[in-house]
Amino acid sequence: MSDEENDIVLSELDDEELVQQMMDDLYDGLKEEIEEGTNILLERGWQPYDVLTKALVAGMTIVGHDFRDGILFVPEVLLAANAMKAGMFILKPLLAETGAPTIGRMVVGTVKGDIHDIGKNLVSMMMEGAGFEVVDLGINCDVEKYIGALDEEKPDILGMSALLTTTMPYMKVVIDELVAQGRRDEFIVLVGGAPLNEEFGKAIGADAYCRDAAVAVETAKEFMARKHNQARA
Ligand code: B1M
Repeated sequence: MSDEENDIVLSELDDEELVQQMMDDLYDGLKEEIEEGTNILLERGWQPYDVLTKALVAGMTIVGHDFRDGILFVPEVLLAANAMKAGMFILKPLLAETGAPTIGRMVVGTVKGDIHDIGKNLVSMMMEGAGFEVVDLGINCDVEKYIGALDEEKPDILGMSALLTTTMPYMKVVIDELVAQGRRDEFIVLVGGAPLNEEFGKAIGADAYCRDAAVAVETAKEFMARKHNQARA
């Protein structure tokens, strides 16, 4: 059989097959296929959030498992991450298109020593989609960068992301600095990332640990509502 005959035509697959194929393509780091699959699902009327969670995030979860188990290595995971970002790039404006009025402002960044940014980017996108203004500081953020941004941007929320057990303690360095400056109560501090849990969030003095981007949005909304109620009282 020729290569041409072996080619899979994404548009000819039904939704279930296409999502399965996209997970395989993400695993193989096939950026163009991920872009095409994302566009096809959107054209078929899928909600951007469903494309994100059911195809892209689900695919990246499989990549994560095989990375953990030593089946995939850094170069392959980088390709997968690159493909995922290409899909997210298409979804970003659509997720932000809700027309929701600004309900709060957040500064967010991945902590020092950590270059994982997919989860943080997803949180930023979802927060923007929910009507928050987001200032994204990027990766490898040290305490000076966070504090400088808080001074400059005057956000309601500070969000920190960490994906490594070795970098997550750095969140406490930032919170301790806010405490030392007597400014801890000025900000709602939300933390997230795969190795964290609620207990860790409490132990470092964060206001809340957010399991995923949807929880981050809900938590941020709750805290903003409380802040507004306190201001009115
Ligand atoms: Co890395 N990596 N990685 N990696 N990587 C993990 C995290 C790991 C768990 C893989 C594994 O072994 N199973 C493991 C950490 C083990 C540990 O610490 N216990 C690991 C390792 C070891 C490493 C290196 C050390 C590998 C090496 O070099 N030997 C190295 C470290 C580099 C560094 O940071 N200094 C490394 C490098 C990389 C790549 C560069 C190849 C790439 C990152 C590319 C990029 O981000 N641009 C990468 C990737 C992709 C992963 C996995 C496979 C996937 C992470 C991801 O994007 N998930 C990851 C395995 C895993 O997590 N299962 C792994 C998808 C994303 C949507 O989920 O980031 O969890 P997540 O975000 C979620 C929630 O956690 C939450 O919401 C998000 C959306 O729902 N959330 C927040 C996240 N941040 C939040 C902030 C908030 C709120 C919620 O603030 C308000």
